[in-house]
Amino acid sequence: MFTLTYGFYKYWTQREEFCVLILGLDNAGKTTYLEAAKTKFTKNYKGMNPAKITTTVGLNIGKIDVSDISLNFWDLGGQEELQSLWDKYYSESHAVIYIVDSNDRERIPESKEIFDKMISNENLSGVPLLVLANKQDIPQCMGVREVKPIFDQNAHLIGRRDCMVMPVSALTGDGVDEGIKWLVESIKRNKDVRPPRNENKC
Ligand SMILES: Nc1nc2c(ncn2[C@@H]2O[C@H](COP(=O)(O)OP(=O)(O)OP(=O)(O)O)[C@@H](O)[C@H]2O)c(=O)[nH]1
Ligand SMILES: [Mg+2]
Repeated sequence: MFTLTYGFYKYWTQREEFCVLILGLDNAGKTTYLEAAKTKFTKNYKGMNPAKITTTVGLNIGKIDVSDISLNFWDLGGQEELQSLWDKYYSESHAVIYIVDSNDRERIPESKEIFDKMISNENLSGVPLLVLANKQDIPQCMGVREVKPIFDQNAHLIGRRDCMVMPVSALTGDGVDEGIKWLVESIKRNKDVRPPRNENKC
């Protein structure tokens, strides 16, 4: 009886699990963003001090429960020699958050080139894409109106997947909620194409 009751309890409380990649050039703010998302969506979680975050040499993982689903984040290192590892994760992912350093105009072309390479990969076809113009707390940074047309340029590569460009500051947390909410709706809409993973598989 206990087993049956426990089975029902588990069934009703179990959340569908989805995997979200956080990608972008080194120094774009991916790990800072992950900490901000965990802080916003996890009760009693106090994020790491941003000053203590160092460049990622492998991967950071994090999980949040939002709406009726769980999002498992994989934050990968963005340095050039680590970018070749990104595509190992594509087929397992349900969405991509691509972070752009809006305060680094010089590296925008490099970021765009990597972005185009990423979205050309067929293992990501149909996967929702959230492009975040980060560091909006810096007064002289590029606004979303400037960043959006650059990353929207290759509509044929983006295809029919959901794609959104939004402003954010991973440091202050502004814009984090809005982005995650958009992502959750897109992931749910795309469930027939990329169904949720079983528990603990992400
Ligand atoms: N002003 C400002 N600085 C930020 C913001 N987000 C990140 N930073 C800073 O940018 C630097 C890089 O941040 P990380 O989160 O380590 O960047 P990353 O993309 O994870 O870099 P890699 O791990 O090397 O790929 C740090 O000094 C952060 O404090 C932001 O929204 N505003
Ligand atoms: Mg990092």
